Amino acid sequence: MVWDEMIERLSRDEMTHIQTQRLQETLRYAFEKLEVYRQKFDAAGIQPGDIQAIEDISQLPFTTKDDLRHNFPYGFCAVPRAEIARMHASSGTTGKPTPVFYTRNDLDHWCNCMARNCFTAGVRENDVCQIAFRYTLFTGAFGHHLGVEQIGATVIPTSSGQTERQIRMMQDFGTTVLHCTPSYAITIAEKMRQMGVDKQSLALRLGIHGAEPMSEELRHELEDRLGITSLRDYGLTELGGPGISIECPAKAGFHINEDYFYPEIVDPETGQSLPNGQTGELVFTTLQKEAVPIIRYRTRDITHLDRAVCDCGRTLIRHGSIKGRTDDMLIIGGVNFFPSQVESVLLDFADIEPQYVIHLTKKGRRDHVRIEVETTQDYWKNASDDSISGFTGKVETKIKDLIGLRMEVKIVAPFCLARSEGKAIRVVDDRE
Ligand code: DLL
Repeated sequence: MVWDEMIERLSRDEMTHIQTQRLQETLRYAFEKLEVYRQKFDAAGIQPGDIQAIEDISQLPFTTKDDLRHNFPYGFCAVPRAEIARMHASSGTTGKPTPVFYTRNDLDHWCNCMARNCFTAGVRENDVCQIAFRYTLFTGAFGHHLGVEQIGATVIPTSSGQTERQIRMMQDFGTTVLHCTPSYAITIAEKMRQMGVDKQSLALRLGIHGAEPMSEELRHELEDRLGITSLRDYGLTELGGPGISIECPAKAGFHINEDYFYPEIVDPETGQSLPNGQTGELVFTTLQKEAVPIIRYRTRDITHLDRAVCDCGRTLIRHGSIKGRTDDMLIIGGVNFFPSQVESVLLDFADIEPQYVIHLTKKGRRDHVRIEVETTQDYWKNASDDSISGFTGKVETKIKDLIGLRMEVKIVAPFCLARSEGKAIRVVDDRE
């Protein structure tokens, strides 16, 4: 069963037709309403009418996070203030937040994308959905809330934090679906264990987790600890938040709502479009946005596209797991790696908990990587200095073998590291 039979099983030709039409409309609209796009198009020597087929999109200039920053706050807003129905913003750890605006129609479209996504994951009318993303300027909670409500399921808007209360709510109200970041889901699972709450006593059956990477190893941990199927969804504030894509229960990639977001993969260095299946940077063009139409947005997220029809019958193109962000990639001693690769290696050890921080420091002129990681309480209770040293050596060797870099591993006592209630901080860079 799919939410939108018309769109989700559309033939490739029909989808391309819709996308081409909507792209042409978006270009005309952005050109007419936004000085910033008129300037970009002029600089590239292009008029909206030059784009005849969807493949022509590669002739268009990109939009970057810096473009949005330089035009803060309203430079990319194509409607008068009176037509803005809602605003959200990214957290803006480095300076000002990046705002995103929605008209009434944008909110309806967002609601439709999120309903389609939550339905794809398996949410149905009789579900009880606990939204444990934070209700703030962050898009996560409001997006999931809209979608679940549209399906007709019950929404429990707990927001994140007060973890013990989250668990009591699950017990008291029979929560069946948990919506939160993967790292907060782990915090919840850990608290359940401390409280002596058995997963079998809960009605929980599904987790929808997004906003940060979740390795397959972390997915298995979550599924095991909470007794759920755990699926990932993806999105970013600049494009309106979650609602871009989601995994179906086949867990074989994220179905993209490509009638709303046209996806491309480009080489992050050169910006050249890459052939189907190759890994590179994900780029999206919005196809139906009124308040903030965005053309060829460089997400910085690294993945590939898969055009094959999924086992679930949906024809919507899928993207793979987000391997990391171009700006998250660490280059140490000439070796490139993403934090998620470290997570995969660590969680392959049964005695290791999904609680770790990667510290980057300088030792003389050289970069040094130290990973602080917690073990299970069972392991810790019975550990001696010798056994810890032997175990540390094993983990370091595996990291060296699989990632190609020697990193120092430091086992720390259970519950030493800060617990996440939203997006976990996995890398602390103290080099400069
Ligand atoms: O995280 C929107 C969102 C909320 C998505 C809830 C899914 C669920 P931002 O705070 O702007 O927006 O962060 C966007 O987070 O560019 C990715 O790097 C990362 N990200 C989001 N979802 C995933 C995912 C929201 N499933 C940035 N896997 C994106 C890996 C993800 N990374």
